[in-house]
Amino acid sequence: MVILEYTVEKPLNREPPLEKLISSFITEDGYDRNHGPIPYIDGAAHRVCVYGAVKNILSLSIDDLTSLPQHNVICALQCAGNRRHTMRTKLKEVQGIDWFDGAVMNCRWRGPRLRDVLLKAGIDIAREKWKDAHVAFACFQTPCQEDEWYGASIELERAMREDADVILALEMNGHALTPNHGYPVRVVTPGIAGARSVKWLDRITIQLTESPNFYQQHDYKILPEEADCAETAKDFWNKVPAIQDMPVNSVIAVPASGSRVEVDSKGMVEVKGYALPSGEDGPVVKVEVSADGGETWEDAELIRAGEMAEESTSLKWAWCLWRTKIRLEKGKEKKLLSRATDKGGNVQTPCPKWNLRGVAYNGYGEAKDLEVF
Ligand SMILES: Nc1nc2c(c(=O)[nH]1)N[C@H]1C(S)=C(S)[C@@H](COP(=O)(O)O)O[C@H]1N2
Ligand SMILES: [Mo]
Repeated sequence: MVILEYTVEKPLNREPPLEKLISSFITEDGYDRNHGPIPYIDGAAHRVCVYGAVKNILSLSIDDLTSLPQHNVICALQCAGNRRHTMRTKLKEVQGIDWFDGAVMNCRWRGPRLRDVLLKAGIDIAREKWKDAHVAFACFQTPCQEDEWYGASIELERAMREDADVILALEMNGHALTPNHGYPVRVVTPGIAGARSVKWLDRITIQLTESPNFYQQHDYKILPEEADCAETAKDFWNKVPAIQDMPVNSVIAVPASGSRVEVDSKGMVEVKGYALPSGEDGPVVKVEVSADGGETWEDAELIRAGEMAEESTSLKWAWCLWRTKIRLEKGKEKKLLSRATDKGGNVQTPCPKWNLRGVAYNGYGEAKDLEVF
C-alpha cells in the first residue's frame, strides 16, 4: 500500500526564502512542486517498466538500476513557473501559483543514465527516425489535480545523447531521494523545465508522440498573447510546443525589494544573487549589475568556480552564484538590475512577452523600492 501525504486538492508547494537559497552552491532544502499528494513508496518493491518501441520490455527494480553504471550530475532544477510573481505584477495577471524567485534548486544527482536503460531495452526505431520520437515518463502512484496520473516527455534524440546527461536519479546530494523529491527514483533532465523531471517514476515509454498527459499537453507552454483566458487558450494548446529548455536568467536576492540598505564607507552596497544558463548552453559566463536602470552595467564576481574546484563533474548545467558591490545614491525608490549571459551567448532580455500561464519569465533580475541610507 502506498501512503499518501497531502491531498489532490492541496498538494505541497513551497519555496525557500531567497537569501537562504543563495547561501550555498548546493541546495539542501529546495522548493517543492507537486500536482498531487506525495506517495511514500516501498523502494524494495518498486519497479520501473520500460515499454513501447523497445525490443525487450523491462521491469527494473531499484537494485537493477543501482547495478548499472552510476553517473553524477550537478544541475539546477527549476519550475517553469519560477518568477511568475514578477510577470504577474510587472505585466498583467497570469494563471498559476504565485512563485517568487525561489522555485529552483541546484543539486548533485546520481543514478544510471536514461540512455543506458534504453539501450538495455533495445530501441526498436531506426536511428534516422529518433528525431521524431519521444521518451515518455509516467508516475501512476497518485492522482493529480488535472489528470489521473503525472507524465511528461522529452525527445528521444536528446535522451540518447550522452552529453545531455539525462539520468534516473536515485540520490540527491549524496543521500537516497526523500519522498517529496521522488523516492525511490526520479528523472533528472538537465537544462529542461522541472516539469519533465518526473518523480516516483514507474514507467518509461519510447513512442512517436509526446506524452498525452495534461501537464505535457495543457500546461507548461508559452502561449501567444492572444490566448488571454482559458477560453481563447483552447485554440492554442495543441499548436504551441511544450516547454523543454529553460531560458537564461538571473535574480537579485540581496538586497531584497522593499528593504532598507546601508551604504558602506565608500558609498557602496553589496548585491548578491543567482544566475541560470539557457538549456544546453551553460555555464553562465557573465553577470552584470546596473544601478541606473540599465544605462551602464558592471561585472559581478561569479562565485561558483573556486568553490567547486575539486569537482570533476561539469558545471555546465549548474546555477552560478554571484556577488558584487555597486555605488548607490542615498534616497528612496532606488532600483538595481541584473543581467546574465551564458556560454552559448544568450543574454537575458529586459522583459519577455506576457503569457497566460506566466511561465519561463526571464526579465532582468530586479531589486526595487530600496531605501538607501
Ligand atoms: N510525479 C510527479 N513528478 C513531478 C511533479 C509532480 O507533480 N508529480 N511535478 C513536476 C514539476 S512541475 C516540477 S517543477 C518538479 C519539482 O520537483 P521538486 O518537487 O523535487 O522540487 O517536479 C516535477 N515532477
Ligand atoms: Mo513545475
